[in-house]
Amino acid sequence: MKNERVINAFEGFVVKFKELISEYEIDHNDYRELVNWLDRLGRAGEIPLFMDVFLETHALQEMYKNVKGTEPCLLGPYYIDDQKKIENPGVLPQRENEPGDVLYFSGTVRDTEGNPLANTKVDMWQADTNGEYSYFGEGIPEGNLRGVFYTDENGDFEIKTVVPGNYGVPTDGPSGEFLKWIDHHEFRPAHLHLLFQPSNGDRLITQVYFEGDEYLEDDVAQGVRGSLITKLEKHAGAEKGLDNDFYSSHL
Ligand code: MBD
Ligand code: FE
Repeated sequence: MKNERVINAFEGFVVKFKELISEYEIDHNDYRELVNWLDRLGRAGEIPLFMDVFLETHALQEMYKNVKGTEPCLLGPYYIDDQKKIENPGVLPQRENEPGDVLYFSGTVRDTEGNPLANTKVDMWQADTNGEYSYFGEGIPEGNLRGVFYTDENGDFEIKTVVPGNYGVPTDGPSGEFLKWIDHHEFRPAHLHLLFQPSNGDRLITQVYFEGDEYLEDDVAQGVRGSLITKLEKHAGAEKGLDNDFYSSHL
């Protein structure tokens, strides 16, 4: 992280923060409260959560503004690398009676010229039907609803999983306190997380959302892009499926 851009930004941060203290007439008591809140944010382990909810979308948007391909979207605080390798077509690791509607999630990965990208490494992770992520929610087995697979010779994949639930930022910690201050609810629309790494060196971090979700318009993390919303379709046996094309982005 010791790069010049970051060091310059930090100098700028101090300058801008001083300006904000003047502009908003932050008095010494306010200042002390802010320091206390930041300290609690760190102690609660909520710095990654807070940063990703409020700033990551902006960082991604800036980095990819002149890049073709499927729109990128938040990696978020709940990505864990090196998860279980699964078959394609295959099943995302899950409990024996994983609650929620069955979802067949399929798609094709292509380069920005439309050529299928075979053997693309795909990391997929998601919340369960209650909006909880393994390793972070309580009582969920390690690695639940997380997996790594590779696209086939046509760039295709099909993974059986369950429809995720809406995620809510914990309301009992410093991030929840902040949400109360700004009078915003804590929810994100339901989503699937994807990280594509084709062998040509491209890399795409994105998410998929579902049409009709009540939080599409006011996602607390401002991650939703219209092009990433897909529609669940009823399949035989009340199972749901959806199909997507992904275009890996050149950097
Ligand atoms: C999430 O599940 C998420 O995807 C982001 C970006 C922030 C908080 C929780
Ligand atoms: Fe998420």
